[in-house]
Amino acid sequence: MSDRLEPILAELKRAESVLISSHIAPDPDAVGSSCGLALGLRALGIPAEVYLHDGVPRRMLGLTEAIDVYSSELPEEKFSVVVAIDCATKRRLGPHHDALFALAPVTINIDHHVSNERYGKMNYIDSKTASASELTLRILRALECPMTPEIATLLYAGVLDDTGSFRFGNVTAETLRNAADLVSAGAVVETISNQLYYEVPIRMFRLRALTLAEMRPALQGRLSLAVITQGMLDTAGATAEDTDGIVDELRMLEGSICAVLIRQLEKGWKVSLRAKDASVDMNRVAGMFGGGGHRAAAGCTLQGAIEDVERQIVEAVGTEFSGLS
Ligand SMILES: [Mn+2]
Repeated sequence: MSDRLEPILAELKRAESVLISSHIAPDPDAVGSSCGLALGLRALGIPAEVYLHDGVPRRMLGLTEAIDVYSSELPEEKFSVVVAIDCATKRRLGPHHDALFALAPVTINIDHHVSNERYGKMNYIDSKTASASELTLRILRALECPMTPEIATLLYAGVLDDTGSFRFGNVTAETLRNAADLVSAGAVVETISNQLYYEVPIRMFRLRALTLAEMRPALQGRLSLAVITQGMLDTAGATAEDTDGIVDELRMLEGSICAVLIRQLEKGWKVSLRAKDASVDMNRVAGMFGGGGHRAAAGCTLQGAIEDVERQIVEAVGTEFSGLS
């Protein structure tokens, strides 16, 4: 089944004002797809604002200078449409998700997570597309929005990051054509790569060193596993945002099929799962613990002692492996 875009385009076209939001701890695709959509709608004369509960992350700050983003507290005015993009569940919009959805009579949920809960009044879910930023591109093309370098830069950042710089299995010929179009429209490849991946604060190196020193293979080397405790974050002078990308390094382990990074939260443990190929389904593993995401990248949260959390996750991944020859 595929959702229709036309009713959503019609709703956006007649909107007097639009508020766009995405998930907590926003990544470049969340920021790129939401801010890119807002700038595109503005270019069409439709007033649009962005609300990201946790604000714009450090590495996206240089790419979002063209737009002010609401964070923490919701805007006070009402809107005709609220759009949630790149966000699988309503709860992941942040603690104000109900108040956010109450700001407009029409709510639109646009996403590419296979685990999306279809929580909008209108839903457009396409899990075959690598990034939400490409869904924004599809919408802006359909609305005949002029593609500015600012918008192209935001969308390219989203495509680049959600595809692991065009290395993951979600990359299709269409993804590459979209990226090429964005470069033609003014996205500068080197500048965006540098901002996203080559401006790493020293505390992140310290945290990576601590984490990778303790990483270990499990399940006969097919799983690569590491834990980040609050103590390790403190030692490195790092915060949750600084754990970005570490799970992708774990997946580099020779012979591994997937990687698990377990990070201590104020209460409980955040588990990030990544698969190296399509033979295993991380969304299914995360789903066993109430989480979700994509086949190749998913997450969930568990409570309890780290030994128990680790054992449960390794067991769950082992069960997923049992389908393999
Ligand atoms: Mn995404």
